[in-house]
Amino acid sequence: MKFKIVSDSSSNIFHFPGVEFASVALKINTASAEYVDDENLDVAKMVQALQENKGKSGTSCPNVHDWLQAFAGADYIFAITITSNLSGSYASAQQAKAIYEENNPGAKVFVVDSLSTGPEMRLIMERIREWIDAKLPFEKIKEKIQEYQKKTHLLFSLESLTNLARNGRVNPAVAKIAGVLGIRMVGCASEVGTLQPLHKCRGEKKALETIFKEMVTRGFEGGRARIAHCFNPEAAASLKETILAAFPKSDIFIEPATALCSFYAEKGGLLVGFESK
Ligand code: X90
Repeated sequence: MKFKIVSDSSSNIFHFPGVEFASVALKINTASAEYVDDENLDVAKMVQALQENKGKSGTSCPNVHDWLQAFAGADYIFAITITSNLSGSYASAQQAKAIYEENNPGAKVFVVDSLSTGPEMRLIMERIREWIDAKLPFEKIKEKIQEYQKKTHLLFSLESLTNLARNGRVNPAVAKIAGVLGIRMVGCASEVGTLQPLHKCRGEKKALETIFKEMVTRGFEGGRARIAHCFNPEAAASLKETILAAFPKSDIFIEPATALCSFYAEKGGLLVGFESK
């Protein structure tokens, strides 16, 4: 029986060793270009081009066919998507599940609505990989995912919310506050998978301190933390240091955001997914 993990590219993951894995791409579109969020894309070039292009830009989620292609050949599939509240990715994965199960009797697909994105998706995927490796049955893994999701969280710091606001993913009034020079918006993924603003912070140092405080408030006690950043490795490293100073046994991993998260988090943006007790 072949297990497979499939995630949409908002997870920032193209390679996931130790398990069968496929990524399905979201896309970023402008009037003159389409950027596919896969490993061939030069994200730095995209971010640069988007900064110079003042025209309209938007994104699109994977379609049913994209998901079906990624499922092909596997018997037991875990499909992880960006929050269904901000994207159609979950809906297309659900449709693909119905078609795949009908065409492949015995095959099972579990679609996980992360109610989040990026590094919180990675946390869930890492656990699924461990449970597959431990040879737990499909149904048991489903249960464990649902339990685990109660203990994972996402916080972020954004220098600009322009692309989120332009594409209707955040209230324009909120975006305006964060747009003030030097102000960072610290927020979280809400319980229902929407972007919830928490604090306006002056300067990056303050924003990172605030994130760390919010992690502790939410029950972080030195478990796993996964950090994704958009061209801001310094901030990621500094947050890692702060976490380790307080919880030396924490398990922390840093990665650059790929296209989708880079488009919305924008330059300087940072996301942290973490576990609570
Ligand atoms: O279907 C599509 O076109 C994709 C739309 C995605 C919209 C939101 C992406 C957010 C990326 C920004 C900060 C984290 C917000 C998390 C809220 C749950 C990252």
